[in-house]
Amino acid sequence: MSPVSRGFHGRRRESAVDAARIPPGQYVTADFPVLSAGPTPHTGLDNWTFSVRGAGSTDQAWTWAELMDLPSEQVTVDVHCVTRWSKLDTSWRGVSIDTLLSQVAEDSRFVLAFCDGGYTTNLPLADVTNGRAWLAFEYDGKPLPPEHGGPARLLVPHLYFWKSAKWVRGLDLLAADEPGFWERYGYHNYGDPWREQRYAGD
Ligand SMILES: Nc1nc2c(c(=O)[nH]1)N[C@H]1C(S)=C(S)[C@@H](COP(=O)(O)O)O[C@H]1N2
Ligand SMILES: [Mo]
Repeated sequence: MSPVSRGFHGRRRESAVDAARIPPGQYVTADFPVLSAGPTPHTGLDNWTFSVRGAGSTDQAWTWAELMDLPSEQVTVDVHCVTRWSKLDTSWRGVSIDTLLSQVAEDSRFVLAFCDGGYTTNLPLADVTNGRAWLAFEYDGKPLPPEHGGPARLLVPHLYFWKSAKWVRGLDLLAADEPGFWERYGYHNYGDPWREQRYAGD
C-alpha cells in the first residue's frame, strides 16, 4: 500500500470511536437522552440535604452549602444505559462518595441510594467507594439540569446508568443487600455493562 493511501485510510473520521470503549450490545450516541420513571422533582436548594443513614449514632447529613464546601473533582467518563445507548466522554463535577463516607463511621457492605420521587437503587459499598462514584452536581461545566438529576445525582459510570440515581438525597447503609426500584422489576442486581448484566439471570 502506498504511503498516500495509508495516510488516507489512517485518518480517523470524526465519528470514529474506539470499539474497545463500547460494551457489548451498546451503540454510541451524541445525544443525552432523558430516562425517568416519573416526573422530575423540584426541590429547592434551601430544603436540600444529602444523608447517610444507618450508621447508628454517626448518621450524617450535609446541606447544599456544606456539600459545596467539600473538595470536588472534575471527571470525564463514558456512561452506558441498559436501553443500549452509550455516551462517551461525559464531563461532570462532583464530590467523591469516599469524601462523604470518610466523615461517617461505617462498616456495612451495601448501600441503597434514595431519591426525591421515591426511586431507589442498590449497590455494594465497594462500588461507590475507592474513587468509583460521585455525587455529581455539574454537567459540562454547568449546574446539572433537573431532567438529568439536578441538583445532584449519583454518578457510578462503571455500572449501567440506572445505578446513577437522579435527584439522589442519600444513602442507606445496609448489612444485607436490598433490591432497588428497577432491580425489583427484573433488572440485574449488579448491572455490569461489560458482562451485559441487563436483566436478572444475565
Ligand atoms: N431518581 C431516578 N434516577 C434515575 C432514573 C429514574 O427514573 N429516577 N432512571 C435511571 C435510568 S434507567 C437511567 S438510564 C438514567 C438516565 O439518566 P439521564 O436521564 O440523565 O440520561 O438515570 C437513572 N437514574
Ligand atoms: Mo436506563
